[in-house]
Amino acid sequence: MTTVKNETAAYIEQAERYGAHNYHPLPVVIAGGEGAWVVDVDGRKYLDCLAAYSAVNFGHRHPDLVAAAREQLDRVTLTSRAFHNDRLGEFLARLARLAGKDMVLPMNTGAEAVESAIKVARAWGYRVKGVPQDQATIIVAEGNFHGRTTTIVGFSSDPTARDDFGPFTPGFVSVRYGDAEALAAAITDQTVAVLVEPIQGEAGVVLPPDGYLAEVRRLTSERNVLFIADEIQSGLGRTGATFECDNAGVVPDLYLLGKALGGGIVPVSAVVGDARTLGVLRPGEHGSTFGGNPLAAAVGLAVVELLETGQYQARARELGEQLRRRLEALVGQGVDAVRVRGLWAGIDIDPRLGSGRRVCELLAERGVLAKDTHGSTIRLAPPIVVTCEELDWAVDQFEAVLRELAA
Ligand code: IF1
Repeated sequence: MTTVKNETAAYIEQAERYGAHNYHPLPVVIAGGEGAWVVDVDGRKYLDCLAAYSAVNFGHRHPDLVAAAREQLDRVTLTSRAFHNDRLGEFLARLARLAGKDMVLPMNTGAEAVESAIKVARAWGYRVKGVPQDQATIIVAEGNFHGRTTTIVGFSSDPTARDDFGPFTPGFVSVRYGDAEALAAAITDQTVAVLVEPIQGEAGVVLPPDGYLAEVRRLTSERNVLFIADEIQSGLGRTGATFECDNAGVVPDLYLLGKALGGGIVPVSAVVGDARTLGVLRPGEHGSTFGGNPLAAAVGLAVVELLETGQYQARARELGEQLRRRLEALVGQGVDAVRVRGLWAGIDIDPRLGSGRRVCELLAERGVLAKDTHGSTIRLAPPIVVTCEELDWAVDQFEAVLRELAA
């Protein structure tokens, strides 16, 4: 019988004393992780159904990814882009091939990939499309989440993300997500790009109407506008395909990737596109200290190699169907609605039962980690290495929490 220590409180107290309060974490202090499981400082185990917002798609400390990192740690980790390094080229070539594109801009965080794409789209607008200087506009979707920089939150529709952070960057137009007619009406001669999440993650795993992404592709092609797909959360196996755009049968001009591209080990993001767009960048116009570093490239290549097998995409499809069946059976039993694509679910809980936060607190007490999005909506996104038995067990705990709240 392991003695249950209670070091959790001490760790939380120290973090709250010295850390800025920009988060309100659940009272769980994680000390270890393997596969779909994590363990806290007091030895309690949890099934991780958040996977660091899909940055841990391949499980905690995937052996192939850790091995790639370990080997590179013993060689060289950071060179800057003032020189070449012997890992970057192969990573870029294999990532471009995975995406069916011919060029990659390597960055670190998702927000950096989004910001980079905004700069590329504007430069393409002025240098290729011929939009007059400083008049480029980019169309975004209401309910979007693309990161936390000042420019990005400036086009957020969430007051919590933008209040008191102004003034904001001009040149963005918001339209209703999923509304192709609104999009068509919003495109002007100054529009250089449409930036959308193929599925809106933070909004609550919101799936667009069937055919919407194909309409975005048709309209942007017709009007000589770039289609930029933010696949930072939806991409890299999560939705049962390499990209969610694959499920929709569309190919955007630019894929934005991040999170799982770093294997849950190092921050790796990228803008992936064709030379006709990414080729507009000239030497010295854009960059970052860490972008394309050899450690990131080594891990990123190992991630691409996992995805080249197609096994994780197939697994997310199969397990996702199991998850969908279990969750759809709960509609009307304390659940108002579920949205599932691959191994990614948004669950709207009957608000009368409680908040999403409360449900997540009770799930944590039962050994399942999840995160609410807004109100009484929670998302489930376990690592794709989760087993079907573990998935069933997690939904069993969710059902028990619903019964507990309804009692
Ligand atoms: C937080 C949310 C998720 C993203 C998409 C770009 C980025 C993200 C579609 C930026 C990042 C993270 C940010 C993290 C929590 C998480 C999140 F709750 F904030 F909204 F996943 F839904 N595009 N999402 O989801 O990537 O710069 O973070 O690497 O800020 O708390 P990043």
